[in-house]
Amino acid sequence: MYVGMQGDRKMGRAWKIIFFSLLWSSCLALEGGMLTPKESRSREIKELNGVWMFRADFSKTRNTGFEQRWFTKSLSESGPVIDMPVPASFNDITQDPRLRDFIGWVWYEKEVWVPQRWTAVDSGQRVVLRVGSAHYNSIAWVNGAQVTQHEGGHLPFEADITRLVQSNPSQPCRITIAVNNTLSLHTLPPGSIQYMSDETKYPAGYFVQNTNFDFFNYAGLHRPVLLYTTPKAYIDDITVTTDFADSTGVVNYVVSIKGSSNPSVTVALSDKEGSVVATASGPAGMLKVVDVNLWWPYLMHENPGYLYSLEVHMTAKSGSSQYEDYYTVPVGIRTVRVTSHQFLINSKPFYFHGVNKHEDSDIRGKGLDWPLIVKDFNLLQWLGANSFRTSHYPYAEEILDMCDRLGIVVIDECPGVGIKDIRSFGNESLAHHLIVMEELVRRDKNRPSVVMWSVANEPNAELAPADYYFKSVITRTKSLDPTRPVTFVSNSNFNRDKGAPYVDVICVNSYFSWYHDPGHLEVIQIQLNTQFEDWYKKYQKPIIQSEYGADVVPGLHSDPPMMFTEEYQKIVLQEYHAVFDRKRKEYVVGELIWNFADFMTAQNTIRVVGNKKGIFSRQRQPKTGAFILRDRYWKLANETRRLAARYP
Ligand code: BDP
Repeated sequence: MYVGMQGDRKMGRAWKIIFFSLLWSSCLALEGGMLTPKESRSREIKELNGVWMFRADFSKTRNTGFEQRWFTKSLSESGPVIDMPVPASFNDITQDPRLRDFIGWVWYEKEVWVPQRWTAVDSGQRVVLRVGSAHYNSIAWVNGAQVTQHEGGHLPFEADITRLVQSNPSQPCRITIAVNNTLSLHTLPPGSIQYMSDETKYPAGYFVQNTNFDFFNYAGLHRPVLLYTTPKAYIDDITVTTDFADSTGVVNYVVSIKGSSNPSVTVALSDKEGSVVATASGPAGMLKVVDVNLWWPYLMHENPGYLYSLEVHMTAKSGSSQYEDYYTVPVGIRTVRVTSHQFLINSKPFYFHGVNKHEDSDIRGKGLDWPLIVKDFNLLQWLGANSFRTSHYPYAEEILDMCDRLGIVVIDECPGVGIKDIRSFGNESLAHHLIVMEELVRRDKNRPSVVMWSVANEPNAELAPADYYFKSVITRTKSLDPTRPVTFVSNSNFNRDKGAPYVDVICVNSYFSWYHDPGHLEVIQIQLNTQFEDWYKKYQKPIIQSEYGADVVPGLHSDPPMMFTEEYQKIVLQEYHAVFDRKRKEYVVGELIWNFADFMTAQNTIRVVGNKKGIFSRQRQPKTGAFILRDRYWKLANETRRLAARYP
């Protein structure tokens, strides 16, 4: 149903957003959309998860697989194979330390029967192979023919394989995916291979991979691999932006269609009960919703995460064929705005009381795992956390779906972690970083839970080229999405940080009494106070403490507190909180603990089987710090709600 908008100024703002949406969909450099595969009246899915055949190419060059063209026949014919679960990292699945620490190409293969109704030449269907994420470089073949190549973990890629499956319908379809986890100075994250040439110390050809990030470089097919269908003319992308004025919600949409030059598009927005509340036709338009239910963060409202459903229906004619496609996208109607000292969601002050996470667990590494995902959301809710940052890479779409539904607010970070070497600030790195931001925005642009993009974590932002680099990445991200603020997470000196002038919100990490003045809990308050004052005086932008914390080996105790004990983490938290409580009355808009749970890292002298700064263990059992945060977060939630009630 349509109603009139309240006044010209608001109407102007709504049209501005439509204009931006159109501009947005027209200025993308990537080919096509990347809608999450979903079943509908016109679409089917076949999941390929389970056990795949697997071989790591242990040859010196790591190149034997290409020399011997392993993709041309079954992997079991070109050599020995082992079972490998998908999705999962391959590193922790076997007892072989060489595989855990493997660097180079690994090969996966699965044979699958494609249903006849998909493979018939006159089926009117497209068949698409989709990989949720594979770390880091991937090449995929179907029946020996290369169908796609993709650089970068953590984001999906796909290939239209219709012709290949239709040309050989009587055979199972052989899918081969080679994945290489080698990082270079121009990948995201960056890394470098170091050859050890002294043969008195290392075997011939010995090399290691060096990185500047603090998590294990897990690799493999990390997220679901699947086949899905669409009609030959199909809905390729949908972009939704939202607004509201008083009790009227606004949903602007832009639909892009492929495979037909004159499709007809209708859209219908339904509420949670399934009643249609607004309809429109045409590839772009605006829907108005009377008595709107806004999308609210968890604990800010008694009904958080309210989602409408936008069903897009396309019909198209091509020659004598008629095509019909349906796709439904969840829509949360909400606004995000930043002032000099506040972060506003739906025009009310929002305070991030949350966590930083990792996709990480025993055995599966970074592989998607439903029990773990649901457990983590239960823990977040138990904790009273209203938000997290996807440190330090985009998380699975399945996780963000939960955030949309539960009202957990997300700072969506790209894999720009460990950008330290000056050679990682050149044109090649920048060009790739821009593509990654575009892939990320394309994937997550419609998610109400995502309220801010983070383009990097702790880069060497004091280097001269960081100015142009971050100006470019941030400007580009803002042009891709004019509706969300952009940040990156800094640990640089406030005066010398060359990227900070371009961000909307200052995000700062600090580890007082840990990496600085280890053991000296008494310096936290003074140093943290100085940190906030310095940044605020210089930039007059809201500040989030994007990391703070201390390692705890669960069960270690000491009073007076000593580093690595439960008591020490507890006092670190409490000292930080005392300062947050003063500064959140001014311009501090959030606190995100490092980290939600213990996680695996590379082996080194400052890690005891991984990073232990979790408030939960890696097995998700609480340490003392979890109870401290739980008390605090529930109190903060009550305050935020009281404060919101006071706002018009
Ligand atoms: C921060 C990094 C994070 C690390 C953390 C730590 O952003 O990735 O894990 O330090 O050392 O600087 O625990």
